[in-house]
Amino acid sequence: MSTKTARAYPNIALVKYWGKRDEALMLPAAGSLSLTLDEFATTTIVRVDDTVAEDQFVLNGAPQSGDSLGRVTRFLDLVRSMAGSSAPAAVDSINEAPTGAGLASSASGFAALAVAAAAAYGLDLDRAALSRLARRGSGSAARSLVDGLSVWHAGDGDETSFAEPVTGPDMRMIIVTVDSRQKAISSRTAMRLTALTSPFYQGWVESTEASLAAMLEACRDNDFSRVGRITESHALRMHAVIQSSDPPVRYLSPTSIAIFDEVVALRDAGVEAYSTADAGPNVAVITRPDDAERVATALEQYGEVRIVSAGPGATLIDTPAKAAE
Ligand code: 2P0
Repeated sequence: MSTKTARAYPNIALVKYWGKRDEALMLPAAGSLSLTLDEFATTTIVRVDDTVAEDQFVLNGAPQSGDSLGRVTRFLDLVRSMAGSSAPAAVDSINEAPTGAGLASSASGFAALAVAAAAAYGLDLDRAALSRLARRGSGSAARSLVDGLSVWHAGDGDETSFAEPVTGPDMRMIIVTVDSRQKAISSRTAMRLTALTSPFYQGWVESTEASLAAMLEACRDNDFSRVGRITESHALRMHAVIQSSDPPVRYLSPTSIAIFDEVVALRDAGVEAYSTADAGPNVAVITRPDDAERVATALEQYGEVRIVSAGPGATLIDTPAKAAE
């Protein structure tokens, strides 16, 4: 028996991932860039256990079955095939973010699972290999292996599609939780629908490569304003291409739009802030560290507000004493 524990944090993309070119290998249609956060951690314990009949997965204290368990089992199958093992595992995961509300819980979830499962099955993988492994569970999880700003390369294939660190401006992110309920349509399903039905999909993929190149340049130049402009325009482009699917999908609510407008008004008043939003109505706003409190105060009227900073990539931690018994 071997028990390992890992902790991972979600990431919010500034250049978004939306669409795959290979679903089996989980290769993205284009590269992306994100900030790993220092809040909303997932902590996952993996116990490889020959004495149990099959994999078990408990999330926030609730035993999982069906699709939720199936996704974990398929991921463990991949780890087992790499490790030459057939032993089942018990996975126990605590997620501090509201699951499925567009706060990237699958990113922290699969990043933590990749790190804990690889170690529990005796694999010795470097950071790039762990990022590639996490990618197979959920694309955006590849980026949660990295501290702070992270670029996930689209790559030529499995070997070259992983995330690595990027140096860029120091910033804060204000997360405005508009609605913490589970979203109506998962990212994975909506992403597939967009790729299959949007007349704008090709333009989205091609322009994302250009946005990523510009973002990497802005990060290299430590140019917060340009990072912000690219962030906001790229988020709106993603929501535009999602809305152009057939049938249409719309994740932003009237409150989300009001926050985007409020952030424009803040800029007009001389405070630099820029909005982004994932596959849900919650909005994340980036600012320079000194402006974070002021922006957070202006956004309190729209929902629960949290100021977050750059956080660490997924790592092993000590197994809690109670679980190690
Ligand atoms: C991102 N999102 O770049 C984008 C922006 C949501 C909106 O990556 O199918 O859960 O597991 O690879 O990673 C969410 O998609 O999808 C996502 P899968 P994932 O953060």
